[in-house]
Amino acid sequence: MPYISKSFLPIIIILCCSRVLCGAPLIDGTRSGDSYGAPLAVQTVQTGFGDNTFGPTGTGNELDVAYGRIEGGTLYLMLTGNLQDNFNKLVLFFDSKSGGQNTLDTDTANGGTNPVVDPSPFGSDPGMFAKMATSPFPSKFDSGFTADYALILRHGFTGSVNRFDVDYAIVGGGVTGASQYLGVFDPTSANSGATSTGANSAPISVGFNNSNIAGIDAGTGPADQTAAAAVTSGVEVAISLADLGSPAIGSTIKITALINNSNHDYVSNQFLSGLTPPQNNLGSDGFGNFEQNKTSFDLSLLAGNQYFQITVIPEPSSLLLLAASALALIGRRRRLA
Ligand SMILES: [Ca+2]
Ligand SMILES: [Ca+2]
Ligand SMILES: [Ca+2]
Repeated sequence: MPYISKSFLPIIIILCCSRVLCGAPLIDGTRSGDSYGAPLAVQTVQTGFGDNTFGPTGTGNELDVAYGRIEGGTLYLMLTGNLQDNFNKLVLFFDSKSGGQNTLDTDTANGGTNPVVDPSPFGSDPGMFAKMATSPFPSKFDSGFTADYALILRHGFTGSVNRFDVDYAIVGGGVTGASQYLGVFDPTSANSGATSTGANSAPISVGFNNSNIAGIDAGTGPADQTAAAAVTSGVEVAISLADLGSPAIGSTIKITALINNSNHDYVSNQFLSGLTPPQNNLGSDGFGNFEQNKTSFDLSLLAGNQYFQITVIPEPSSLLLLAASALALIGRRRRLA
């Protein structure tokens, strides 16, 4: 047991009590009552993918704020905003261990190392990595970001059912490095559910509440960050740290969040951390016009870092043990004095 100054004890005890008493976030698509703490990233650009002014069945897509928390070996993420019910994608890339891909590789069906992930249901259309890695250039992250894992979240009506879907992928994970979960829940009648297991060792919990009609507006200019910070609903995820490579205490998990279209071939201007305004959708021709098969992004060429980060902290049980040991030690020192 290392010597711990008495002056640190109140800090340790407050840390223990606040985390233990607050408990883990409730995965329901809102951050209300969850004690996520300060934002990890606030949107900087208005949305080029439409503003939701209608409610849960509206057609907007926006990322307002990213929040995160680590509790009980699980990473909890809350991304406030909206996702259109047409299977537009919220894509999360995680840099949570050494190694990984700063430039995305294609998938195993095309001679690469990445699993085939979320291929379009139409014909022989390839999956996300094959598109992002090839057209018109290989997608690249900011300097120092090497992607290790990815999640794709989306919802829509198939013609017969309403589904909220999740894909989990191990970047560089080969043929078996991904699992797809279709219809984790029906977002028109529920706001949370959990995947089973596969390439991921533990179920991934997801929550979704599309009721936001405020937050940022449509456009390409600077986002109203006060309005963004006021949004409480959106997409919420809980994923085991084991399925992010078991990052060590004290290490940092970096996350790039972005919204893409339903076919992974028209990247929006909604990233967290955000792009620098004025900024149109990356998949456009620069004027907001659709460019077929322009599917990639190069974040190293765009100002600022398009990722946010969260530090892996000790478990509350470890903190409590530390505090108890420190208290016992101080009691012993007092008796000896
Ligand atoms: Ca990495
Ligand atoms: Ca809005
Ligand atoms: Ca950048």
